[in-house]
Parts: sequence; C-alpha cells; structure tokens
Amino acid sequence: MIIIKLGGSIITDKTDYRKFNKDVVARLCKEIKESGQKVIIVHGAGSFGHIISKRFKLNEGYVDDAQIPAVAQVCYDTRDLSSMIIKELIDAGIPAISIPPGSAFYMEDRILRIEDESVIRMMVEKGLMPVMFGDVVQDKNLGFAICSGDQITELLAKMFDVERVIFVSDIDGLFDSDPKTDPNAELLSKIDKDTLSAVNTDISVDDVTGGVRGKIETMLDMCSKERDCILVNGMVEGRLLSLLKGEDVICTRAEGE
Ligand code: IP8
Repeated sequence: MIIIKLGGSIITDKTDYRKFNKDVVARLCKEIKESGQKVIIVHGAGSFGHIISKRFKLNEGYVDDAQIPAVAQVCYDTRDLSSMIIKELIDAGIPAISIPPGSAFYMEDRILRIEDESVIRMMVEKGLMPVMFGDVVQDKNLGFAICSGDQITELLAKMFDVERVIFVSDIDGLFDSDPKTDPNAELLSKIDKDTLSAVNTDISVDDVTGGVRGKIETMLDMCSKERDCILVNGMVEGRLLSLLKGEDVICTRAEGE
C-alpha cells in the first residue's frame, strides 16, 4: 500500500482564495490510475483552508465567537475542494469517497483520535479509496483545532501496511534554502535527522501547519526500515507516474535506519 499526500500547493494556488488547480489534479489522478498501484490519497487544504484559518487564528483553538462562522466556512471550503478532487478521481476510474475528518473524528490537544477505524478498513477491503484531508476538527480541550493532511497521513500509515509515503508538491524536493527566492538553492536527494538544522525553512505563504519544516519532521517521523518517504514534484508531467512505476526520478527521499 502507498499513501499519496497531494499538497495544498499543487492542488490549489495557495495565494488565491479557493483557486483549484483542476488540470493538474486531473493529470495526477490519471497518473495514479495508470500506475496500477494500490493507493490511498490524502490532500491538503491549500487556499481553501489556510487563508481563512490564519486570518481567524483557528489553530489557536477557540478564542472568541467571531471564529465560529470562520470554522463553518473553512469546513465548507475544504469539503468543496475534496468533492472536486473526488470528481477527478472518479473520472480517472478510481472509486473514491471523501471522509471529512472534521465530521468523522475529534482531537485532544491537537492529537487526532479515530475511535472506530472499521469504516475506513471496510472501504479499503472493497477496493474503495477513502480520501481524507486537512480540516478544522472539534478539539475536546481547545474547542477546535487544525488537523493537517500530514497528521492524517501519519495515522493511516499506522493503520495499514504502508511501504511508501509520497508527498506530492510543487518543488523538486527539499532544498537547502527556498528555490523560489534563492537561485543557488541545492536539492537534497536524501535527508536524515541532521537535515533540519541545515536548511532555511522560512515560510513564504499563508500556512498554519508548519510549511517546509513541518514537512521534513513528518517525513523523518514516518520513515522506517520498511517504509521510505518521498517528496516529489507533481507539476512535472509523468514524474509521479515514473516514481510509482519504480523508476529513478528527481526527488527527496527520507530513509529509515
Ligand atoms: O494543508 C490544513 O491542512 P494541510 C488544514 O494538510 C486547514 O496542512 C484547514 C488549514
């Protein structure tokens, strides 16, 4: 089993509220279908989640009543985004069903709790693809909190026998500084625990769930002897398909010891 996390920067324009990258998503869905691999997809929220969440400080939990309509709006927007992705998956021939974490699960101090995994397992056993995403989730202690797609990815990796986790983004991999602003930025083809201190992880767009630093931490946390974690550029046509077919591609790989 492979988990693919479609990052918010590839499925949306993160600087433009609710701008869906339909053509890119449609192509990636076709690449996944063509690979023939058994895959579960998780997606980020992009500009359907981060812009309003940041404006209303939703990641701080409940602070005042002005946040409540914003919670509803973000939940509406992320579900809308997920429906658009499901449409592309179904059109590509992948039978996918959206499971909104904010409607199905809860959190405790930002830790996601799934008490009953059976529905997700039943879907997978039948060949249906459960699709989950970054969302606002009710939190027993904070009121509500942001649950990132990366948290969902970690949880699914524990539930299933996952040999590979692929993070699809709009950059070739992790660089030692931001390639969008630094022409001398160098790609790190492999990363380990020392990588965090070596890279400049400034965040350039609205992102309430940790940006590049959070990504490195998640990749290192999730990789093991049996499971590698890969960051790949989904904007390059065919690269995800090549990776899924086992070919060598430009990417960053976190391998466990
Ligand atoms: O895009 C964030 O999920 P991510 C979810 O996977 C919200 O970090 C609502 C901002």
